[in-house]
Amino acid sequence: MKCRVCRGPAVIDVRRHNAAFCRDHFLAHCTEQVRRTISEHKMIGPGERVLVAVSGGKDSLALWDLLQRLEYDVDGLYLGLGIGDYSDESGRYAREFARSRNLKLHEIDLAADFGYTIPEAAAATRRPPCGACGLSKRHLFDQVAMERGYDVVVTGHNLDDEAAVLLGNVLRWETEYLARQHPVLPARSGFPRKAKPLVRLAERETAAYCVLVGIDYIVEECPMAEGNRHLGYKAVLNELERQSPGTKAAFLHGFVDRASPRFASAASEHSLQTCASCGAPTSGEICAFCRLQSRVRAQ
Ligand code: Q46
Ligand code: ZN
Ligand code: ZN
Repeated sequence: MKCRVCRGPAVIDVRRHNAAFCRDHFLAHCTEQVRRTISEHKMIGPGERVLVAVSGGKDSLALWDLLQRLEYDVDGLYLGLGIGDYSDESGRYAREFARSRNLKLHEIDLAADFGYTIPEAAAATRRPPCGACGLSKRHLFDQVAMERGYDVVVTGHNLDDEAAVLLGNVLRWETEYLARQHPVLPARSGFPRKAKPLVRLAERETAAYCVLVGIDYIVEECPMAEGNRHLGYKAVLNELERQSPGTKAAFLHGFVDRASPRFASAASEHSLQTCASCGAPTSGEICAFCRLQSRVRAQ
């Protein structure tokens, strides 16, 4: 196996690109994929301030590293979810990454700052934990970005994540979700722009990137992900990818380029007002985040 660029010994093959790379050219390849994604979807403008949602896992740390390599002005935000040892350990990786590179990491702890943990929220709502978790993350990333003057929030969703979400949305014809599934969502009143610069990199590649750069990350998956439908979708897509490399990328990028505009009319345009409790934009009187908090408190 030889590097496509320099013909030296390769350390990784990327079957969907029909290519193998040595360490340095693999890192350059990943950087180029991210640079292209950002430029193609106009994710980050010159001089803009970027906030990366950091979980301590491979994707978010690789993303933070890649954005630095591309010389963006980027700080991190870590959210303590209160998911036992998993949260303690993932926080340590996020802090250590920031400390070792002298980067700025904001931190919010759900239990200390808002009085609940994700397991408590899941119990109070009697719904799968990922619902309350996703809602809390979206709300707090938006809030921190708006309060502290960031132009864009970026997340480490990779090709595998996005293809699995797309498959789930297609299987149920969730047209409203399909209308919003895009690598970049523009800012609107009270919300920052949101972008996913890793959609061209597969999970295996962000893991390899971290190993080759020497980034330590939490390897365990969140223990609450069990039973999450997306794990099944990922397994199905992996099997398709094994039989026919490039399927995942064709599925996702084909959707973004050719199919997603057809769902635009399904996006519901709620008129937004201000949450009476926290001031965030919301379609009701009280936003979903504040309603979640009061439900957990009422337990
Ligand atoms: S952290 Fe939260 Fe994920 Fe854990 S509870 Fe679900 S959404 S699986 S990315
Ligand atoms: Zn090379
Ligand atoms: Zn609110």
